[in-house]
Amino acid sequence: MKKQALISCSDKSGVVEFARELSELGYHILSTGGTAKLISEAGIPVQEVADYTGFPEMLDGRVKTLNPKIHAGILARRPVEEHMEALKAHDIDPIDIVAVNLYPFEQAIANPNCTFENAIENIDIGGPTMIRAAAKNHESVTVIVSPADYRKVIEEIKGKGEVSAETRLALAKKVFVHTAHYDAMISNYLTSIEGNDVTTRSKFPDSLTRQWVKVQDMRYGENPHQEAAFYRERQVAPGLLAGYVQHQGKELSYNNIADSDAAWEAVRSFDTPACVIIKHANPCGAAIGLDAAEAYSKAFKCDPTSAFGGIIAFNCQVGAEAAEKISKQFAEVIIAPEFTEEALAVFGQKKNLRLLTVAMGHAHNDLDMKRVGGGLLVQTPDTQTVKEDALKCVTKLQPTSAQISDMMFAWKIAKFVKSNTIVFVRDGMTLGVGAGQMSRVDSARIASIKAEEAGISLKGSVAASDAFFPFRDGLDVIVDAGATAVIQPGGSIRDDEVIAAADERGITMVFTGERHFRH
Ligand code: 93A
Repeated sequence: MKKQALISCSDKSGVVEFARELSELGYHILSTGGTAKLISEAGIPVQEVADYTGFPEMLDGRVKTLNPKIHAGILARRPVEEHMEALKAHDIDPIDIVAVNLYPFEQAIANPNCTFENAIENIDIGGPTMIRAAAKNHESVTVIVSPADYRKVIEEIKGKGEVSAETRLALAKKVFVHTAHYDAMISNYLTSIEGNDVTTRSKFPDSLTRQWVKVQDMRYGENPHQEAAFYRERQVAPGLLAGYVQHQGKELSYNNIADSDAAWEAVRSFDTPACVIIKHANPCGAAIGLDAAEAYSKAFKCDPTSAFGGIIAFNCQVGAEAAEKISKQFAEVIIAPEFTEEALAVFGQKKNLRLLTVAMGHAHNDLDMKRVGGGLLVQTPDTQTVKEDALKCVTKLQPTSAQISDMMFAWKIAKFVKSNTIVFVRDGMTLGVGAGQMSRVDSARIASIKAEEAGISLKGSVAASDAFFPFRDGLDVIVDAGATAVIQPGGSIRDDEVIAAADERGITMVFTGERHFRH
């Protein structure tokens, strides 16, 4: 019997090539409307699901693959004879590979013009059903939700004639991370709107009733004399807890989770490969690079002393080269959307190292909460980041395009540093981070001292300040240290004094018009 692959993808990148390879490897391909059309136009033999099930796509595409011929084909356990006989009795062929990605719900609601009806139509029903079924039956079925995994599957089939049990399980895990995140986006959206009008959002109800589900008891809290447990919210779960998968290492501690969250939130704010190293909730090194390896090397250089025992997060695939480099330092947790098999093997040598994969996503908690004595402070999360074209140059000297890129990078990182914050940056990497001081001048001093200690020159660097300079003294410290460009919110009653100081010192300075206190 020919092996069967079912392909139904909204994100059609790489799908034709994947279908071609499967077809050449002897697979019969089943596919849905749009995907089938694309595959068939490329001259690859493909059978429409509708043709196979005998049911047309109906209800405007709401029912395409929801059919026992599909779901029994996916769910049948191959080693169980009764299952295979049941398939035969109903003229159903087993399905061996399921490659599906879902209606782009998150992208749809990100569009400010998205109507309620449009959001609802973007809730995928058939897709999650297929991938959950395939993941449940990973004993017999390979399930792929990310085009990035096509290659690996093809290579394994070419090499060993089949996909290994290990890979099938790894791919199945990805499914539940994916569907948990997907459902969280939907519930997040629905609970945040009132009626059917997406423009009136009731963010702060009269009373807050939320349910929290215990994930684990912990050995201790922030300190060994404190008891602790970890809960996730029943309703909404974007971000780190959208469902991380821990591949190895000891159980996550209280501080591990707090710092992992800080690391993940910071690193996922970048669109290009980035690395953020967190120590005690603050970045002690952050960089962008061509890939994980380069970003890590740059980030580590900033403050190797503090990076010891840090939490290291990436927003891109981590391969062997990055893994080898990271292995030279002691780290508590490594986080990435994906590790290659080679990287997993490298990290596998360090049994205690905690390794997490987290699905990328752009959604945030709907509300930030902080306990205070007898109460709760609630605010919308700080999801704002200034756009480059909104920067306002206030000095005679204009920034160069390299300075603008570095200032944008510094600004993004400053947002994730405890106030008062001063961050020095050059060439897409932090050079010195001054965090959590009661005076901005002290943060500036500390940032420059740290750079000096790491043997880094601040000459020609840019500096970011999370809030305005109340006096010129902080700016003077930054310029004395070597910075030639400064990014800050502006808005002080002494802005004129600070701008005059920048002009006097011959540097360029831009205002963002937004500040990022973080306490
Ligand atoms: O509308 S659905 O929830 N009902 C279904 O039965 C169904 N089957 C597949 N959405 C369904 N899909 C989704 O269609 C897949 O998850 C995929 O995102 C998309 C592919 O459609 P097409 O091949 O027509 O572009």
